[in-house]
Amino acid sequence: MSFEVTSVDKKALGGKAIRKQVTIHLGGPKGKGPAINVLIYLPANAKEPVPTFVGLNFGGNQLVHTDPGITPTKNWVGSKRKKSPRGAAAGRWQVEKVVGRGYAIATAYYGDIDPDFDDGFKNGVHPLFYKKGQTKPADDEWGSISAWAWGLSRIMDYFETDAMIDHKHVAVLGHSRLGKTSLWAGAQDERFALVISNDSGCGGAALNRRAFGETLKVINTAFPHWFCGNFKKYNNNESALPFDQHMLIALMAPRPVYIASAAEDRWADPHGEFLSGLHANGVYRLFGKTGLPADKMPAVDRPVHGTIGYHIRSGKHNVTDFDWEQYLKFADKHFGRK
Ligand code: GTR
Repeated sequence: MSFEVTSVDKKALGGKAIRKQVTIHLGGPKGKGPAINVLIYLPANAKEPVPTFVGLNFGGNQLVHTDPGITPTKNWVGSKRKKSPRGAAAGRWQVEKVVGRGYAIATAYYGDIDPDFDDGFKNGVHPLFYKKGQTKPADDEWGSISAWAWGLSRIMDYFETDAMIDHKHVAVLGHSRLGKTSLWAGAQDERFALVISNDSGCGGAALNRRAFGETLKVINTAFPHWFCGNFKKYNNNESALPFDQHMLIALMAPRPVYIASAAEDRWADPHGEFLSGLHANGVYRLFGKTGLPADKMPAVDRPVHGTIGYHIRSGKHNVTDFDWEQYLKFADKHFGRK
């Protein structure tokens, strides 16, 4: 692995931000293997290393802002790579708001790490780890979500080398399948000081045994590449699982973790997402922390912020201004900024 800083613009966004772009080369020298292209915005007036939000994006770095200085990432459309339009997901990223609050925000396209289709694990990072003669991960080895989480850890490796990033205060976040990913990244890598799951649903924060909305059979059929092969054994057989998702949430302890749901996102089972936070409380208590200070599902648009944060906001499966307001407030609280 090597890092290449490909551009730095100290006057980005009309002088409000510093834009930095970094390529993480994997599997040998530049051009030999996969590469993760990281886009970072830092507050222009930052005098010391800044706390940072990091998350993967769905369609290329140029989606997060109309800023013409963003080097477009070619994204996978089916098995081809194309460029998606600038700023198309700007509402989900709120770059100006985040840097205005004194944080950096960093992102990379998840398809740089592993494409999100069942390609037999040929095009992403998995082949870098095959033993001699191996052509795909074994049933107890990683799928795509795990690879995306691994990629987030490589971005963290870069942060540790960048004097402008306060790598002890990095919040990892993700939406939907990338919320499943941020939870797994947080569970695997304790360098992430705060973990945020936005509408992560099945395989993320939602309890499997409820089998409400998306079930294991449905998810493992529609997305056979997301999880390890062995997970399919529990299709229509959730009660045989030796774990459930509250244990995933508990793996963040004692670090702060935020679970967000949306009222119209019943596919992701909001109540199951809440319950996995609640039932992680026992482990937080072992660390002398409260965890989620609620005993029943809070009302819509009434966030609860303990060491575990939770809200169910009105509206659909998305990342909104309301969600970001909560994440900034939660990070301020736990990073000792207010
Ligand atoms: C859906 C899938 C969900 C969620 C979502 C997304 O099709 O059923 O588990 O991951 O995609 O990532 O937007």
